[in-house]
Formats: sequence, structure tokens, C-alpha cells
Amino acid sequence: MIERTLSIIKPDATSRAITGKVNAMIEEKGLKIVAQKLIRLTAVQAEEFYQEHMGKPFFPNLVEIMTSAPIVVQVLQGENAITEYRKVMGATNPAVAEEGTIRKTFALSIDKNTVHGSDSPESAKREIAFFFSELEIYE
Ligand code: IDP
Ligand code: MG
Repeated sequence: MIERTLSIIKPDATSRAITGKVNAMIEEKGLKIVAQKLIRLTAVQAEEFYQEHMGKPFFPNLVEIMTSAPIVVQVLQGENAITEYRKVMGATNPAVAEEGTIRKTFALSIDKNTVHGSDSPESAKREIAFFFSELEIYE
């Protein structure tokens, strides 16, 4: 099934100027970038986006990091894109991520882990709508 998922290239990557390298890995794995923009999140936006993690010990740090520099938000499209992109990203903690994944290759730590990807069809729908109107997504 052709799906869409929401990807974020996080501040640790934009600040190291490796967004092109991350995009190259995404495209090499057959995921198509059908929408993309560079933005800077406010704290309120970051808190809303990551609302499922509100109250967890790492939440303040997560908001701090996600607002520390611009991010690239993108919609990826492809066969089983949600699950496929999670595989391309690798585990949340880069120390245990598989070889060849984005996080194994580029992440600095569990909190500076280079990329975000939606974890379910419901999250993908909410997260895409959070950043993009239908008119901004290439068919
Ligand atoms: P995911 O990004 O792989 O889906 P989540 O569990 O949804 O992982 O957590 C969201 C983000 O919060 C992670 O990507 C990471 O940046 C941060 N995070 C998650 N767990 C920890 C932790 O134990 N310490 C610090 N940051 C964490
Ligand atoms: Mg998650």
C-alpha cells in the first residue's frame, strides 16, 4: 500500500549541514520526498507536536532541542512508507541502531538523533496535517 509519513530532519542535523546527506539516504531507500520545508519551531509548537510525551522526564529537554535550530519537515511517500521509514531511521537510541540506518550513521545521542518519523497511520495523518496543507504536497 502506498502511504505517506511525516519526517523531520532535526536541529542536530541542520546545524551540522547534513540535511542533504540525510535526504540522499531517504531517496536511496526508495522513499519519495513529496513535500519539504525549513522552519523553526516555537516551544508551544514543539510541545503540541510531541504531546504524547508530555510529562515524561525527557520532555523539557526534547522541546529545548527541537527549538534550538531550524528543522526540515517533509512528507515521504512510498510502499509501506511509515514502517519503511522507521527501518531507514533505525532505533531511537543510536547506540543500538542497525548499521546503515540514518541514526547509526549520523545521530549523536538518544536526544540528538537526527530524524523523526511517524510511528503509525494515525500519527502520520495528524503529523502531516500539523505542518502541511494538502495543496503543499506533490501528488
Ligand atoms: P522516536 O523518535 O524513535 O519515535 P520516541 O520514543 O517517540 O522515539 O521519542 C521521541 C524523541 O524523544 C526521540 O526521538 C528522542 O529525541 C527523545 N527521547 C526519547 N527517549 C529519550 C530518552 O530516554 N532520553 C532523552 N531523549 C529521549
Ligand atoms: Mg515517536
